[in-house]
Amino acid sequence: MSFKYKMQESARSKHSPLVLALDFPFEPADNRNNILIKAQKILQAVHPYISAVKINHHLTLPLGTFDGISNLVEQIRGQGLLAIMDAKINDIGASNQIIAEYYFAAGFDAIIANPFVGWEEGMKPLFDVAKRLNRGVILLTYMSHKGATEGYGQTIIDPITGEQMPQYISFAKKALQWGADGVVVGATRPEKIAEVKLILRNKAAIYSPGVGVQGGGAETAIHAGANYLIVGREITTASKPAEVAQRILFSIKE
Ligand code: BMP
Repeated sequence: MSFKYKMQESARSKHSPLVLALDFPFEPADNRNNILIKAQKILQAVHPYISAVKINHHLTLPLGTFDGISNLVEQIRGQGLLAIMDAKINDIGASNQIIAEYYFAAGFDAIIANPFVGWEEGMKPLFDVAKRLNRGVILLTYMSHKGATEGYGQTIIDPITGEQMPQYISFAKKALQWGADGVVVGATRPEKIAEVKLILRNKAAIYSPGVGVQGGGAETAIHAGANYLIVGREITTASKPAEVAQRILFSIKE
């Protein structure tokens, strides 16, 4: 089963389109042991309300990919959830492939990458290794922060067709052409979610970060066409994380 279908299954069985971004603030050296304990505690509390967990450098840097992280990924998968590595891979193909191989060896089900590097000698080796190992690739298409307009929102001229179009439309089309499992479009930009949805026609899923702290609304993003909501600090910094996750779920089910 492809990652795209595994996510659909997970969301269906957990009755939740929520992807928990397991992010925590910087900790000085003498306090880093607490990060793993905090992550495990949040997971324990929130796992009934989510379908997947997204891990960022916030955790791989302090915990180490083959020490803390692979154990955490095992715990995540043991709870019936999928694990996504938010590496935003963005290098030459030979490097992209090795980065992905390490993360997949650590147990991740999918990886996030940046389509800006292009296909030949860029994304292709990453897609090849993901296909060989039956893992997923999710491509950035329009990020959630304000400055994203400068890159994802710029107008480009396609070097092959000569056609003029917004960068994010080109990325959405490439996501389809390359067979990506999903794309990332910020929940802060519901109108872009709707536009990208028209291009993807459910052949690739839309993951929307930026709910809560960044100002995006859960219901608005789902209504615009997001398949999954990525939520971090709103849950991870809450005094009662499970209650916040339940509240977000309730708001979109309403
Ligand atoms: P939060 O809900 O705390 O804002 O976290 C969102 C998470 O999604 C962070 O890990 C961030 O790096 C990531 N993210 C994002 O916020 N916007 C994007 O466009 C792409 C991301 O990966």
